Amino acid sequence: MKKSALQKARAAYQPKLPIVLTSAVKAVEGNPTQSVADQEDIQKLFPNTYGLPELKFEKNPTPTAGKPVNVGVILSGGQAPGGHNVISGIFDGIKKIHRDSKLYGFLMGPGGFVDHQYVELTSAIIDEYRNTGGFDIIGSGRTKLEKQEQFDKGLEILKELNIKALVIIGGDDSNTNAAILAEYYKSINAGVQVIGCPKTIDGDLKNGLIETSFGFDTATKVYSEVIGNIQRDCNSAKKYWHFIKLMGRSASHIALECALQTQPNVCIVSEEVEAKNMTLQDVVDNIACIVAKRAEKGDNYGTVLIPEGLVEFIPAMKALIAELNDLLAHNAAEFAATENQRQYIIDHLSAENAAVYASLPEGVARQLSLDRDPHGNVQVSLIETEKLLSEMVGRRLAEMKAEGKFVGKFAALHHFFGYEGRCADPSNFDADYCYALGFNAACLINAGVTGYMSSVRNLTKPSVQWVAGGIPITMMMNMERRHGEMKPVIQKALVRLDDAPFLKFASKRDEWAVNTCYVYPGPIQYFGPAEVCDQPSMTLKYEHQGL
Ligand code: FBP
Repeated sequence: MKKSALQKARAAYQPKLPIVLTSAVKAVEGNPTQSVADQEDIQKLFPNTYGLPELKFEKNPTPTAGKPVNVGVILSGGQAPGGHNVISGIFDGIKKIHRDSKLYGFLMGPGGFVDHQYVELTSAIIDEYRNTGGFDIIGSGRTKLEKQEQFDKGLEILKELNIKALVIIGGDDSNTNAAILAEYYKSINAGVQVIGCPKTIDGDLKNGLIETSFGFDTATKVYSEVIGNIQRDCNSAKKYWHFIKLMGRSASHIALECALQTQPNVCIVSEEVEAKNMTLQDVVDNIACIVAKRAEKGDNYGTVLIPEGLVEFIPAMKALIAELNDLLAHNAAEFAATENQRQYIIDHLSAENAAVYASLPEGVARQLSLDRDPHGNVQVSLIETEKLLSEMVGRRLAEMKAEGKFVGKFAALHHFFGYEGRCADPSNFDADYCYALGFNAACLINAGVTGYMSSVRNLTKPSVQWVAGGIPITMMMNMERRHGEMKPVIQKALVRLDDAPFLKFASKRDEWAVNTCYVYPGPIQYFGPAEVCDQPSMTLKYEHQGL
């Protein structure tokens, strides 16, 4: 396969491990843990894996010789930069335990595990993928691992290949499945450990002990580069308002991080919209007001960042989506066979939600009724919120013009950044973090534990000072309504309005709105001085260091 010059140079990059993982380790137990909420329910559902202690690795002065171990790995859900480094970290970690250890990759996500599609990952394969973006080494998929027959079918291939541990690299939903699988295998004494790794560009899989999910750093750097480029264009031509939707599902972490990096004129934070009980019209009025203020100075241009999950946070829309989720989950076949689906929905919703649904533009209404993903989530990346907002802002500005409150011109352009950043070559931060997560997962396997998530912390310090260990997955869980039923799930970490990243943004946004304070971050740098190449995200920095 032909390689670019950068690919060749990156292949030689040696990710830096936390110093503790460079020697033999022992797992030191912390206090027993509790789930973040609904403790009684979660304990009942996870009798064998609930309440386990946190683990921290320390140097082991008296290591014993390791035995060969066969391990399986699954990439689950959306791509995130650094997945290949997690796999190469696991590979190197189990080879360090014993050189006869083997790593098997299940193909195209959890589906490959159930259908027994796999490949043995040899050093020749692994070496081709070190420090590269993408998940193409084994592929990924969104099959939900939730049924006992899937677990049993998967166990057949684990037994056949003598696999003693399975590493699931995924987001909140996939790690929820990892916890359910760990519990099930423990309950039947299957002799298989299950370990999770925190992946998702969305940045919403984090808590006190998982500081960030991998991929967030690289993806936001890629989006910030392009937003910066758009801002330079916009500041040069001075004739367009750019409405830029950013991936991230429900949480606004990606939009907020990009705002901190690029200082746009507007960035909407869904969590704030919900907290302030704002309507869609309130959001539109705020943007229109900023457009008008800039127009007074002759600045008929600007940038607006929009988190893709916004519509889910507007209280009226949230209520509509919740009822729609239940309606579609319980009447899937009838709905699929119905010709006039819009009318079907209106006829079956409560009066209040039916009125909101009926008021939506045709396209947005259709996008809301599309298939949920296998985890029951609305596919927010398919909803064209950027167009919805710019159309409504345009209408509002026309009214304001008639009232003499808007003197400028308004021409909007639309962008959606998501897929552009999910498979970028991992930044040095993600390359190191992912490799450490994988290597650390191998240490958790060696420690004989199950139902844990690989945890590497202290991430704003140089990577050699990072702290490695494991967090019981049940600790992150609560009960939520999914597909019309209450289910145990890992609690999503949304943007906290009392935390430093948001407070920093909130303290600056009025200035950024009216003045032109754009920052142009430029492309990710892999080689050069540490202040250019090795910076963690601003979200992480503010979370750790405060304002
Ligand atoms: P994960 O939660 O699986 O990491 O997915 C991240 C994501 O990129 C979201 O930001 C986005 O809404 C979704 O995947 C898009 O899904 P798909 O890849 O199926 O189009």
